[in-house]
Amino acid sequence: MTKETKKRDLIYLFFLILVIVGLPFGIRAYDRYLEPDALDSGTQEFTLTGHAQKGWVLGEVQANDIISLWQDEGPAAKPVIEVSKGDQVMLKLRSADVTHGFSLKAYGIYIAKAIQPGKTAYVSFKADRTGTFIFRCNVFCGNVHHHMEGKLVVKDETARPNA
Ligand SMILES: [Cu+2]
Repeated sequence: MTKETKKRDLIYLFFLILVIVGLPFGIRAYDRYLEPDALDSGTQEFTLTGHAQKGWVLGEVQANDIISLWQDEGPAAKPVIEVSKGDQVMLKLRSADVTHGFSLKAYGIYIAKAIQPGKTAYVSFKADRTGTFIFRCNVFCGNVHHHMEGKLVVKDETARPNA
């Protein structure tokens, strides 16, 4: 082994250690980057969990909930999310099983294949249009896929007749 190759091996080793040591930090930094931390108090937060047999379930689904969800027959009631016009809305989208997607056409929101088990996809928007809007899953995920939808109701609280 020449001196040159030894030196090169050391450099490779150095980079290898750098990658192994640095990776967890990088992942954590990336997670922090994905999770919008500084939410102002006016933000309305909702968690929607996609479930291949139930559709969208409002709230966090824990491991033991999944078992009881599987035991029930048929899809769950479609969730309804109610906010006021002007609200900042934050949706945390999770999956209890397979990869799902999310679309809220009225607000131009499309997320494809980003909702995977163990991950959270964040959607943030200002509810500046009043009305009732349908959101759905846009990734074919099983036999209730077409049922996998819910409603976003944006109410105009300020629209009261002036006396
Ligand atoms: Cu789905």
